[in-house]
Amino acid sequence: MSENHELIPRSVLIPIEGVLLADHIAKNYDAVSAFCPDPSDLLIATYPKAGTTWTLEIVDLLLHNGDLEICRRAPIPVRTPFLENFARVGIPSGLDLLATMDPPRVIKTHLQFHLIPKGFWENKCKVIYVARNAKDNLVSYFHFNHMNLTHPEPGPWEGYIQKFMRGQVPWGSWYEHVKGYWKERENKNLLFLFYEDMNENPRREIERIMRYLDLSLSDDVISRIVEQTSFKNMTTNPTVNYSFIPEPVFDHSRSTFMRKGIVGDWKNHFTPEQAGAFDEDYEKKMKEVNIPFRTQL
Ligand code: PPS
Repeated sequence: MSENHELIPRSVLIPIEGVLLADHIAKNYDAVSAFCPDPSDLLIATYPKAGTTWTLEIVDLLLHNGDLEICRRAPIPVRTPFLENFARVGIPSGLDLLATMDPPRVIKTHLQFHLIPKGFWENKCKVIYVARNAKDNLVSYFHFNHMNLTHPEPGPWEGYIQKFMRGQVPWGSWYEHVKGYWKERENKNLLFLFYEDMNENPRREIERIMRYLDLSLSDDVISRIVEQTSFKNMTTNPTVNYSFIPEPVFDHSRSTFMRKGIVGDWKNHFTPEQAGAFDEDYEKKMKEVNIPFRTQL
């Protein structure tokens, strides 16, 4: 470990209304909860590693008629503030950034449904939720917890599966997160998307987002957005590949942020026994809902 790594301690998780949050986010939660959005603001909510950055980039391009230059004006967390996040290596906190921006704004959050500031619902803001199947989401989070040195040390793979199943990771239980938004999707102004659908047919899902945002873009512009937001192009785009977050926050030698971008990578990580035990537990936790996740395409 380099000397730099010791500058930022890995966070400790603290429960807020039953959800484990990193201490620096938990201690700021009252201010986040009091944030009052404008009705024109758009919220993009996800469990971490479910396709947040991909969706934010798609939305930014849609809102700017596919203009690549405008959408390279700043790194993605500056263009689309991360509501609850603290300031890091030159990027102000979500609340500080929002205070400098006029609506309409595109706002990122990983907060569970019941922790979302009430103003989003009172003002009937549009909300896009993106969900990813649990096993691939876990794999992606495992690698990210290793490279993000502000997250608690994930430890070895087998133990990490248990932590994920118990919700002992930043932003808490995947199961409660997904169920919270799924159950409310028809009561709120909420578009519920799946990472797997985006992977299978990005054009179809980009057009779905476009319609939800009441936009009408030409076929050529949509084609450009599909191309620009492909995994390959996002990997080399310095405004979205998180190369702008250097050590000691992200250790890119442990994993890249744009890692594989596929459906089914869990098969390269779970043993058959681990997958069996995970699925058995999953059935119990998810039995009251029928969310059509796909674990392979
Ligand atoms: S974060 O930290 O929560 O904001 O991360 P998030 O952006 O939600 O998720 C990162 C994962 O999304 C993958 N990704 C993509 N997949 C396919 N196509 C595109 N364009 C794309 N952009 C990002 C990224 O590779 C991470 O998944 P894994 O499985 O780790 O590769």
